[in-house]
Amino acid sequence: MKSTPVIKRRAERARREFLHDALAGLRASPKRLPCKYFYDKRGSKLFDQICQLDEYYLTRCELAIMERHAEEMGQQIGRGVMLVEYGSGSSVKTRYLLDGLPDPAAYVPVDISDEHLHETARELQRDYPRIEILPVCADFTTDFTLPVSNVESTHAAVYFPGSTIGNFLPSRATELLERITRLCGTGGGLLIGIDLQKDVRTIEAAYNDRRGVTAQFNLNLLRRINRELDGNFDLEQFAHRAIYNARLGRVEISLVSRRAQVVALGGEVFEFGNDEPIHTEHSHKYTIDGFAAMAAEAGLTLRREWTDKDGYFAVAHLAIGP
Ligand code: AVI
Repeated sequence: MKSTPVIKRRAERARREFLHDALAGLRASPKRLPCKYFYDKRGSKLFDQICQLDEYYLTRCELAIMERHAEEMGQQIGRGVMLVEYGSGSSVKTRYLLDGLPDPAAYVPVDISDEHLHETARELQRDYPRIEILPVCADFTTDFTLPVSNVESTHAAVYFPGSTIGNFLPSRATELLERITRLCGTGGGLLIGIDLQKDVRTIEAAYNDRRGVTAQFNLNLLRRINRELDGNFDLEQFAHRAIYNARLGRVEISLVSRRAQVVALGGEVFEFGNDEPIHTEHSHKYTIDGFAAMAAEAGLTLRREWTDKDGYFAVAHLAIGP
């Protein structure tokens, strides 16, 4: 892609923000780095590989649910909807849902990555000529406005697959659900994928795969800091760790220093003790009731949920209002 002054300025702003967040996280105690920085080009590729791993049941279960129940979900969401997906809409799950919706007014994929968003929007428009596809380049954790469609919609509903909500702390997840409530308004809804609580072994295996793809995905954060921010992390000296905290219902993911060491970044020096972790991600696992209670705080009422045969994963439909 041609690097215009606008693109250059945007990239420089993103770099400064990344540096600011990385320094703030490394100064904190315990140390942490935000998981949103996992997803550069290499990180996104590694995540795609994670989704295909035997141990990573989430994608497989959600896909099976969508394949089986998309039509019921479509009926539940109702006619004339403006469907707003959080994510680019590049997954097979989106297509199952679009196939299941009765007379949708429009489909609005929302993604922060401009290039990926427009590419998938073009492909979807080609395959679904009767649905108006209106991509919006935005960060869905901030406020944005819905586009105006040619066909008037009866209501708006957000589709948020993948249990990505699980990567937000409960307070942040509630904030995000509140944003959805405000965005869609009365009569609107939410169809969301959530990973359910289950035995520790199954959960921990999903985040500690035999091939070490998740470890590479996690370590990619340090690689990215080295490349983009001129850090000097020695990747060999940090180990991936993912442990399920059953009390808090979440996998706690970190990079652990293999020895006492010093790392330089942005003119600062950070000391690490032997076995000291940098926290990188939480992945919350829910009960249906627990999720419904959190959503109720944000003004959403659970209407119906679908699960896979093992009860590992759920796709839930919630309505805005009581
Ligand atoms: C994107 N998100 C739902 C994934 C998860 O399962 O929490 C991210 C991930 N981290 C390690 N493996 C997958």
